[in-house]
Amino acid sequence: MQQSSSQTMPSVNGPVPAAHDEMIWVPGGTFQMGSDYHYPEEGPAHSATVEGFWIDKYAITNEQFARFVEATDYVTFTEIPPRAEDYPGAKPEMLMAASVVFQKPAQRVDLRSHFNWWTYVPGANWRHPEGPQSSIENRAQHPVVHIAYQDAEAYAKWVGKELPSEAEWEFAARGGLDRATYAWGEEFTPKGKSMANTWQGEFPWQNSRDDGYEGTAPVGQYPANGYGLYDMIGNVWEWTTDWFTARHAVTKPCCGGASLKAVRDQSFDPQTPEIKIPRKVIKGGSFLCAPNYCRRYRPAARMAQPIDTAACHLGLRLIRRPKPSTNLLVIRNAANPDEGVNT
Ligand SMILES: [Ca+2]
Ligand SMILES: [Ca+2]
Repeated sequence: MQQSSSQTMPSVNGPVPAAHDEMIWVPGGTFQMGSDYHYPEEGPAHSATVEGFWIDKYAITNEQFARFVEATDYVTFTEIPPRAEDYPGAKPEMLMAASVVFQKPAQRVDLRSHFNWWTYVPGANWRHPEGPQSSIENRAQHPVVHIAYQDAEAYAKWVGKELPSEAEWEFAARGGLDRATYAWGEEFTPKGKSMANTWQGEFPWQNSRDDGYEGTAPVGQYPANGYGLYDMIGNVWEWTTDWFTARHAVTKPCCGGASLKAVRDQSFDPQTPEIKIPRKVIKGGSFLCAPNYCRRYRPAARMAQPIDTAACHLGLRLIRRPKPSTNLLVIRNAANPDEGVNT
């Protein structure tokens, strides 16, 4: 039974409540997580159980994130030039404060190379989503983007919430429709209605904007799911705490530093064995997900994201658990687990 969101809503830190601070209670339950009918990393479909939790009704907005930065002087990952010693062999241009930005090519390109649309842009960050010439003016209620994992954790700590596990996120995204393909049922655009901000047209060079937006949309423009949550699918990808696996691990590995580290190390990208950057699971797809390239606008879909990489289509939303979690696989900055922003 869904509780009213105003009933025992925990208070939020911070000087002034922002728009879109609201959280929704998601009752726990057992559901079918993953899918055997789409991309291989979504399988095997399996039974998973989550406890009840509160979750942000919307993805975190620029207004909310700005409030955090104002209160703490926090500097995000993409605003800091990478240290050469952390990235041995990196070219000098990779050692500038920069982030990953989508740039629409003028004509059809080879889909096998994502360098045809992804560019590492110096000066791109949450305040300048497309690079130094761009700004978030008039985008206060758009989801914040260019958030690396440590930024997501720092924001969560300040606001007194936590990042969701993949299972919690997926359970919430399904909105009570167990095994449905989409968060709203079996049809992508029921009666022709856009249910999420994705990409229509031929990715990456033609965007017909049938859903009204070429880039991010203000949060809450499309119908809520069964739990009353907006934009779980589309608009921006959202971080979870799970380390990426090429397939779902049906039994959770357990307990003890060595095996936790092993789980993290399994998330390294096998395509680039020389790079040892662990990768988290991100969920929900974004405004860049298109039928001809990345049909990841579904609750089961998942993607690997290096923890040190932010992008113009990646943000976050947070949860609050009734009891502080003790049993989740969370590895924080190993050296200083408590390091972060003081509240
Ligand atoms: Ca769109
Ligand atoms: Ca989303």
